[in-house]
Amino acid sequence: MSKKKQNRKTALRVTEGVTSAPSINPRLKTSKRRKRLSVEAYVEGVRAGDRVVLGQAITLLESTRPEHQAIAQEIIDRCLPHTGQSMRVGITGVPGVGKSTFIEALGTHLTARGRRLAVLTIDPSSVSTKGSILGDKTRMPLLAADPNAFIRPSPTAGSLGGVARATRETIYLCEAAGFDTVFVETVGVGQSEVAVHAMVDFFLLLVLAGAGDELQGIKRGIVEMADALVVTKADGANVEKANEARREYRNALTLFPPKESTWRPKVLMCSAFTGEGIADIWKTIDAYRDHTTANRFFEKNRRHQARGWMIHTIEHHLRAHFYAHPDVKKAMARIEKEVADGKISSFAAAQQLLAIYRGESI
Ligand SMILES: Nc1nc2c(ncn2[C@@H]2O[C@H](COP(=O)(O)OP(=O)(O)OP(=O)(O)O)[C@@H](O)[C@H]2O)c(=O)[nH]1
Ligand SMILES: [Mg+2]
Repeated sequence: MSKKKQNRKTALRVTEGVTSAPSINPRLKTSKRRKRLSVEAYVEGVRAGDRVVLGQAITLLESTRPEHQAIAQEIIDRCLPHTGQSMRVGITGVPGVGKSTFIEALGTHLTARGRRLAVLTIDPSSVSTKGSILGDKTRMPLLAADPNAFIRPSPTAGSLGGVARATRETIYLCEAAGFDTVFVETVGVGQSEVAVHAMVDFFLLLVLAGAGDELQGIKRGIVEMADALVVTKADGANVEKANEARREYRNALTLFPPKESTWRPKVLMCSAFTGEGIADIWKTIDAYRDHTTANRFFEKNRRHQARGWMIHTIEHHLRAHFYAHPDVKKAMARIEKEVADGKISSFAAAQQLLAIYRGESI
């Protein structure tokens, strides 16, 4: 389009020959071009507990761009010696069970006692719907304004595996920034619990009174992973039902196999509204830490988790590399069709694609 035509279309006419009008917000340009910090500066900022720098570093590691990933990995490597000291707690439960309200109550209980808390979320639904950053911050108004708390919602891009990796690495950065308590919240749908369980020391399942597991859609495997079950909303007219639910869950848990940690999962109840039972929940988590530190499971579990994430990361990269290979990409659709049409077996097709990936002529 010629310049003349362009000018005719705009409301703002600029006499020809005059340089373009300044942008409405002259700072916009500079802020857009804001220089990325050096790795050194990121590490220093994170270590100093600067939440703006911490937030930026997390954004880098959530990024799918290889150059961001490379810087993020360097930052994490440099932070690694300063990680590991926090108590990592996974919190799950079906939508509406009261997770956000509970985290607000337990979180403020802890920060009032001098603890520094990071709240992270893995929300698989936000991966597809792009989530709502405001949502949880408004559900946790006290924590959101608390200088001793840091709330970071789920990344909203990528696969569950990618989101879980970013959250796992975010734990490291938060620890390096001096947070001594990390909550990783997820919504009860199955897959994401397994990912959270693999990155925390203690796994807490929130349940509602008066609704069986089936009704709540809680899978047996998730109950089995829990180190404590907490019946929520035990207040007002609900107290009786909560007591009953607690009894039922206590009975049900006796049927579960013992845990490797030798810890016997506890069933508690609380009200995030009245605060009743909140302090006991943290006492239970403390008791777990003492128990598993004494029998060395705590350390063993972390080593096991670290190794697991290494394997997970390798597999993630290999898979990504395989599917991104230009020759594989080219052959994929054709070979897939041959498999679907029954012309070759799945096994032979996989062998063919792997051979292409390895650069072997077929
Ligand atoms: N009576 C009572 N109601 C509660 C309590 N905790 C939460 N609620 C109510 O339960 C509803 C759901 O609470 P949330 O904290 O948003 O639940 P959530 O599990 O975070 O829900 P999602 O974010 O949708 O998964 C809200 O209406 C809360 O006010 C409690 O201790 N007592
Ligand atoms: Mg919530």
